[in-house]
Amino acid sequence: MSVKAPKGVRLVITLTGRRNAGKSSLINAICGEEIAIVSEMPGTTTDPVARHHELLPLGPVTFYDTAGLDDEGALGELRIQAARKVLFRTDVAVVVAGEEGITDYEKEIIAELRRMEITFLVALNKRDLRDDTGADIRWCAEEGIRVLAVSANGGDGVRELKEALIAMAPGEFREEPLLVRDLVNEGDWVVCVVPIDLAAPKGRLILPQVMVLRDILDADAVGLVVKEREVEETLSNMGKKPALVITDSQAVLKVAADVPEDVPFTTFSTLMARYKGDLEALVEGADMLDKLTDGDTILMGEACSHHEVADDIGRVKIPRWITQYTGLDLNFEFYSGNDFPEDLEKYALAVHCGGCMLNRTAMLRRVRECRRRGVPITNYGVAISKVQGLLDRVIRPFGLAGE
Ligand SMILES: Nc1nc2c(ncn2[C@@H]2O[C@H](COP(=O)(O)OP(=O)(O)O)[C@@H](O)[C@H]2O)c(=O)[nH]1
Ligand SMILES: [Mg+2]
Repeated sequence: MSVKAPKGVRLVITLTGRRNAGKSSLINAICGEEIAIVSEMPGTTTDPVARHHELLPLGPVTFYDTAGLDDEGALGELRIQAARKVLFRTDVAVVVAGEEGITDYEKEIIAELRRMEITFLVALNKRDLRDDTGADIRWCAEEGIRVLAVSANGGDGVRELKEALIAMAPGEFREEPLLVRDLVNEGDWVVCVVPIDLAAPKGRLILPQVMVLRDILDADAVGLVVKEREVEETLSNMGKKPALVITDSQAVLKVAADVPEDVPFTTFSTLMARYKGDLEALVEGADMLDKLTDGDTILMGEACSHHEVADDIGRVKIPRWITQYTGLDLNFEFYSGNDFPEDLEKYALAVHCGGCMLNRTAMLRRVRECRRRGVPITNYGVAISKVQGLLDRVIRPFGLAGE
């Protein structure tokens, strides 16, 4: 597999369906060359085959052809596992139906995609060999499923398929993520609280702080930067109510006490959680902290392996705080790196790092994978606010419920 663009920025489109339905042929038709293996013999494509392509105007895409989920025997079981793994990371799926049209087999795949909350459409392929696609099209309409009749060989409908795939790409492939700009108006004052303690790097601010300040300026608002000791005095001398107070999580308890309840209040890590991922999903995941039971295992996940420091936030502090918060006997397991553990399903909750080394697409993919596998996921920042009893307050500016 030759991946040139950084991992995670490619849109992943997976073609799934019966063997011989024409998945590889459709990928070829979309990409416009004969490279994927097309076969007269069912089941030639064993592992999910990846094919990279520049799908304009969207950008780089990886197509997977997953050989179907109907395999029998020992090798078949491996193929099904491999296919499921691809689906966990899929952004858009295409259910390819062949001459037989939509049968129970395709309906089963559709049910699975719906269960995993994967965006998909149905491509009725080999339209040149079929007299009547009407019944299938009606069934899809009744089910509220997007459907297109295509012919990989003749190229009929392939352009429409391409356009539909681009339109179905998740928002993060088309839109700039929001940091703080939508929360402030021109002329607003925003107070940013930056503790300068031993943990602060020498001679500079950290990236989330710099990004937030830049976004405040881009909104034509005024950013005031203070240490936690000056919050109370700054607020009383401002002569104007700030539109927002943003604090570093380390100082959140002290600052929360100094900021009046009617002033919108949040943390840099909450802003970053939304910027990098799906804040709503992460808040929902944090609910699990109230539902854990003795003996549950929590996965503490990091995107990169950094040098572990004494009193490390992910390895020491958060597990300690969660244990204190729940009063339960919990197990914590740690992992760092690219893939989630194979046995992800055994965890009651995943607590992921903020993902400073991941781009948004990659982080969202992790959030979705956890949800597809039925494991609630939250992140360090949201979990910290939760165990400090401040989650409801720091998510209020985003209009998220939680009261
Ligand atoms: N007539 C016709 N044959 C097709 C079409 N699409 C694929 N085929 C043929 O169906 C067979 C299986 O195609 P393939 O792409 O390997 O299917 P896959 O197993 O789903 O990847 C090949 O012989 C293709 O040439 C089509 O639209 N019309
Ligand atoms: Mg194939």
